[in-house]
Amino acid sequence: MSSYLITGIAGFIGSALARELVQRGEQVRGIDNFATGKRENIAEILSHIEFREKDMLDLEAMKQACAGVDYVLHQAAIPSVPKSVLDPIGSNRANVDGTVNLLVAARDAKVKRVIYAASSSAYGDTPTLRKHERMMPDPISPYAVAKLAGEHYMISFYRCYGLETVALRYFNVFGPRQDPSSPYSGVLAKFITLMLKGQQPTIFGDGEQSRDFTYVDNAVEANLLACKAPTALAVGKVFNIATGRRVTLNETFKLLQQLTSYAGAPIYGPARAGDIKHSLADISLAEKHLGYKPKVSFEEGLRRTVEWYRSSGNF
Ligand code: UD2
Repeated sequence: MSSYLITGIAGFIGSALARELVQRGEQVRGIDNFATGKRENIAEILSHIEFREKDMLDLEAMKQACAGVDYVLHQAAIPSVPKSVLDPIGSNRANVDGTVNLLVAARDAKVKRVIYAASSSAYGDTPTLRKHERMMPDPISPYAVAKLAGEHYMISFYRCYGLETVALRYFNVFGPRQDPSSPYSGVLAKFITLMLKGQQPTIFGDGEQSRDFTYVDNAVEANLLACKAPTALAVGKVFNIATGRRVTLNETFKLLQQLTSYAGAPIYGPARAGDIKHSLADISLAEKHLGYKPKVSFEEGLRRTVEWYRSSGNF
């Protein structure tokens, strides 16, 4: 049995990781400040985990959280492009300062490895598709810059202090429990819940922008593989974690019409500041070095997600 610290455990990715680890009989500690996480996401596993309501900016609390831990899965973040455009200082504080605090604490506690939730936004709007890890990053939004800075800190802490770190560049992760309620929520959580209510979603721009949407179970699997992958193959490196297929928002809307039985049309609004047009990953590096394979397809993930919102009444 290994022990894991999950930052952002009450978020939808953090709580999915926690459920999987609990199911595997691992020891789980989690922190969250409920900036974006929700208590109900961890309610059913609360008796199986050690939960601490803490902020990443509290270095002493981070040191205590890292004590005695084998692996740190760092998911805590303020994850929104438009929110970061409105509040770059807040984005930097949570996503960069919080990450550096955690790294210092993990280094001092001599944890075995830190896995970091990086973002595909690091690639920016570069026309090359598929995006591969050898490409020069070109972040646009403050959020993308902050997430990329976190990656560089991961690599720096490996190079300077020998702390083992792996950065996973998530491509638009979606799934059950993703918060649909904020104007900054991920597009699929918003669209699914609106359409289940019979309300019209708004597509920003012409809807021809595309994303490599990644079902949350695939991201969970990638984290667990990254913990155990051989040092020489994984550590100090950055990996794309995605499905390896892109769909446009217009195509996605049509699929969701079938799944939610919503018959209306979308509203088309102005394109969003800081948005990027197309995103599609080359996942061969993660396949080769981590043994990663996206087990759940986009359509299957969408079906499971709609089913979860419908059956849990969370819309
Ligand atoms: C970025 C990252 C993603 C993750 C995420 C965290 C890219 C390609 N992806 O996601 O990996 O880090 O940030 O937040 O940079 N949209 C609408 N209507 C809505 C909401 C969104 O049309 O009501 C559009 C939006 O303009 C964009 C697409 O849907 O073109 C996806 O938006 P999103 O906010 O779900 O995610 P995105 O791509 O900014």
